[in-house]
Amino acid sequence: MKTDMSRKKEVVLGSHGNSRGSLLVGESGREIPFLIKRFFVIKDVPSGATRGAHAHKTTSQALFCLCGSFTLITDDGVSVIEESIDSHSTGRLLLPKVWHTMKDFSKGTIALVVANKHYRESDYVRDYEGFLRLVKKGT
Ligand code: T46
Repeated sequence: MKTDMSRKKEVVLGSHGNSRGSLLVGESGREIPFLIKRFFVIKDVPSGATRGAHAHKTTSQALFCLCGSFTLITDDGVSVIEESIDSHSTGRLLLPKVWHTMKDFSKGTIALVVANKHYRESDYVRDYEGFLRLVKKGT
């Protein structure tokens, strides 16, 4: 597992490329540091749109850019990292209690997200003040 748990929390997929093309792979317990229970795809994002802008209470996710590029901003309540995501083979781990926002989507961007939990709206914190209270409380 090549997950950098310190700063940028990179998730590096296995890569098998040859004259027939390229195959990328992620397995739970190997490249993906949790058991995958759900995936979703984000696509057709209009120019200027922002997605995310929330944190999760308990859900962990890994975010991949299959096509195109976007800017990912992550905020753990102490520091903010803004980075361009454009690698097909290196995603980002989005741990619980990290406020994350995606913006500046290039035309045709397709993002894949895998998660360790099923969808539950009650797992979302969508107001920033509530997020800061959650981080402070530590629970
Ligand atoms: C995240 C970022 C990176 C479902 O019904 N099931 C699902 O599994 C998901 C993810 C969403 N939905 C519904 C809930 C909303 O009615 O789809 C609609 C759009 O969801 P949302 O506005 O939360 O989409 P994004 O792109 O802002 O955020 C998504 C994920 O929700 C979130 O977990 O971390 O992508």
